[in-house]
Amino acid sequence: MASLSIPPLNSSIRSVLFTVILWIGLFCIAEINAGGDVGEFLRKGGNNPREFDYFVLALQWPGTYCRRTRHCCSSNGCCRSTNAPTGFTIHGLWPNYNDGTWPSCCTGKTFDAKEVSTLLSGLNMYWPSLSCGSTSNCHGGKGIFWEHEWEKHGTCASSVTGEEYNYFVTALNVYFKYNVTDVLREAGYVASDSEKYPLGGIVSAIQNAYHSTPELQCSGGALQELHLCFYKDFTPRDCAAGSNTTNGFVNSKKSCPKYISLPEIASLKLGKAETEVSQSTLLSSI
Ligand code: U2P
Repeated sequence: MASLSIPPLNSSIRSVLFTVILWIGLFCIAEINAGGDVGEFLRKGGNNPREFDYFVLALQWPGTYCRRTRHCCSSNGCCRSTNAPTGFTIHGLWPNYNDGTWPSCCTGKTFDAKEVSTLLSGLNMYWPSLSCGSTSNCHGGKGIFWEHEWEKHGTCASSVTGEEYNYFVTALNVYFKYNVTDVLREAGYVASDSEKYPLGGIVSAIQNAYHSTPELQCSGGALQELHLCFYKDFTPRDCAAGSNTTNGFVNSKKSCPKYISLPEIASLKLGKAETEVSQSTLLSSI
């Protein structure tokens, strides 16, 4: 039988090949660290992303979000006449990497509303959607807020939080245990449409309570998001988002002024006409 013999590569071809392979390797490492699109793909590793480093409990201040609400729908927590949110609500429980990036859409699992049916009253109350729009899921479609958060973030936390039901239970438990609304209230920082509070005072109140530094995000001078960070055993740690920041307060100063407001939540008094418009829109869409 004839055998195919491959001639040995001469040394200059070998060195060109070596350089090309080296550059591809360096590009991949740079992309993974930079969090670019190719990096996102590489990080996910085809549904096998690397293990995350810590958790972010992302909280939203409804008084700030709800200022944007112009029309109501039944799914928008801003529009409730009863059971309106009275403090921070949950945005999500996010597994993150120490360099400030995060994995997303880690498994092909899809959100199943039946899994959380026994949690609905708690989720509606403490983890409401604050908009009418639907959000993206991990399968190229649209869905409810909880679907987005579970598929994007929850599927990446399963090594610690387990599957869908346990992810939501864990998030609710952490939210109840670390009650930032209470901590701020005890320090005198309460919802108000007239007061402005020192950013440093708000950060200090949380540092004193939990011995860790949160990250704050503002919109129009009002607190919009507050992130508490946790080790994987849910003991508090500093939020060290971003490779070029040393602690969350640096980030907070970037997006918040020195004095910030905590807009009233109950002050969302949508005009009757606006509510009626949305109700008729809702009915006609059924
Ligand atoms: O900050 C804008 C959006 O980016 C996502 N985010 C941000 C910080 C972080 O540590 N992790 C993270 O996922 C959030 O996207 P969402 O969950 O809303 O789709 C955040 O809203």
